[in-house]
Amino acid sequence: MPTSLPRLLAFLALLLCGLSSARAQTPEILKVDPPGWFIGHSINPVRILIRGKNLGGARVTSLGAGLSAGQSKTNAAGTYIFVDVQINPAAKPGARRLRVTTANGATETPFDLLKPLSRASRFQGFSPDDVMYLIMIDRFADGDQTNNDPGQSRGLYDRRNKFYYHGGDLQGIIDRLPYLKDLGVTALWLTPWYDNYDHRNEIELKEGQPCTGFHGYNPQDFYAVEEHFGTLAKLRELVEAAHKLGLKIIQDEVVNHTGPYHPWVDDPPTPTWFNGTKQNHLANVFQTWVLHDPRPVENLKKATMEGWFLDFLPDLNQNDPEVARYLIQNTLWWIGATGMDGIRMDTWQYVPNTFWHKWTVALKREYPHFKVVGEVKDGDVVHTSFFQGGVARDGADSGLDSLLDFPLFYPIRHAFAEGHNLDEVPKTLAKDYLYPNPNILVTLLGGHDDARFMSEPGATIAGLKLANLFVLTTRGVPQLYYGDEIAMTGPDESTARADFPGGFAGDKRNAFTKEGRTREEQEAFDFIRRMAHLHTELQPLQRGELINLRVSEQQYAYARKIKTGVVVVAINNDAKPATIEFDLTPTGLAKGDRLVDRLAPGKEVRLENGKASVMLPARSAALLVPR
Ligand SMILES: [Ca+2]
Ligand SMILES: [Ca+2]
Ligand SMILES: [Ca+2]
Repeated sequence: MPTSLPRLLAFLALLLCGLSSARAQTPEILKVDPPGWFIGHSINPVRILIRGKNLGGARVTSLGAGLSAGQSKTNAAGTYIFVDVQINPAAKPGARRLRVTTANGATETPFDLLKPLSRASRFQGFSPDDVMYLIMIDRFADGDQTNNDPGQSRGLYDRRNKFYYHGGDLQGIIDRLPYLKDLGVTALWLTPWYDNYDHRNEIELKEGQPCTGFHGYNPQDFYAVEEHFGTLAKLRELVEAAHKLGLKIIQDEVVNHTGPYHPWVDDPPTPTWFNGTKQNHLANVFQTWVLHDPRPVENLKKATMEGWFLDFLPDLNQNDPEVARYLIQNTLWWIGATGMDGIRMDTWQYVPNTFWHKWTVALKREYPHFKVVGEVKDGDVVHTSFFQGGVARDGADSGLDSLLDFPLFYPIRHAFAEGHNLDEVPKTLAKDYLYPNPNILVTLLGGHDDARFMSEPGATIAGLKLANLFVLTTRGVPQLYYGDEIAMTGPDESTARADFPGGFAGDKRNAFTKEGRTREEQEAFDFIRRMAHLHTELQPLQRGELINLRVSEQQYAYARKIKTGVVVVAINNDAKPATIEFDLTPTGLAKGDRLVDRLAPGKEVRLENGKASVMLPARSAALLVPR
């Protein structure tokens, strides 16, 4: 033992140093993905990814009845463990624990065994029966001002800055469900609710300034809800409340990339987690045409599939089996945890079909009615149709149900907003033969990545009404964009994401009510509301065969026909009146039948020799049903 004071102090210092280095090596758990799993699920065992510190040589054991942890694998840096957890189908739901033990100690983390939600009125999918409505969560309605500047992420709320959070949230949507029900929509597509980064984005500058992840497309945690929007409990409450009113919920997912600040970026769980690294990766060149090229230039294809968006969005490598498993389980966790009904998948074409095949098979095995719509932002049917499931493409059948119908979006804008020739629309529909199933494509006249319809050159309320009428009566699943029903304007992406007037404290007016709308806004609202309800009322507008009856430069007449009924639509997109004649024999209507116009009470059309003659004022339409 040391005898002198200096020697004693030196000894104590040595002892403390040894203790703290032992403490530094004690295993620590920072995150567990997923935080729980479902009893009786088609994925069993579930693969758990534990992120932490000092995990080298770790062994994982389970505590409590009904689950057992298998062999685990730790990465070289000792920061991640992969472990399979088997769940007994007869296990009782409730809290359990996982214990991580290393040579330097042990630590525990909660892990929940979840009772699956009952399937009634959940996991419904979507179909042409629906009218979809896209909501940008941050910009629709602020129902909870206490989450506008959360402690976890101070300083990102500023309604005067179009790239900051504005306060919209899940409670705001719950509060507006009666409005949406009254409008006549039946499915809500919400922009991503993943937890996005908690500070300003200094990597992506907008107009020279740092921005925020208010749009939701830059996740930092795939297993949490953004704190500006609410909590997982609030999300469940929203899904439940929507279902009670007969409204479905569609989640916006991203699996191509993570946000630039995801913890994986500086410390990936496997060496091949991303395509490249933060320091050394390809930038995306967006040469998407090579994706369907039977003779692709390989380096172009690689830079398109594996390049990082804008050179900074880390591109996930779905060819790494651990990444694939993580993403498949994550999707199934969101569905199972919320009871929601469908997915809109971002940046579909930048992810390999071989992965999509596995992903959709796993999804449909557990939720057979579930439906997915993929975003392929391209105006060419040849290109877009390549990505729909039902055929093997690039090595596999993706299994994708539906696509956003961008090839039809652009002609809709040209014809109905700008007043160009209407026949561009049926000319695009003529390419439907290239799709394995055109009838479930999601048709749209507006979205959050484009200028608003009403800000196109030449746009008028009359044109907006025609565009809505067309989308709500042609084949496919109609999708509306929040605020288009009150003719909101916005000439570019950022202004097209403006706050819905009346959704936020201090707004000068409330356009959710008639009193708060201008005369023009009310005219648009009344018409779109009536058309949305007609889509639900008139079954031929949902599942009916599309039959073209007449096409000229600015006139288009078509029918939607089912066994038990028919609806005839006649559109005049010209700036002057037109009388159009068409033969209704293909619809099964006969001589002497009379049709009434559901848009003009009292207007009646009588068939002569199977033919109808309809007078249409400038920029107007008739919606004819047998009397
Ligand atoms: Ca809020
Ligand atoms: Ca956040
Ligand atoms: Ca990719």
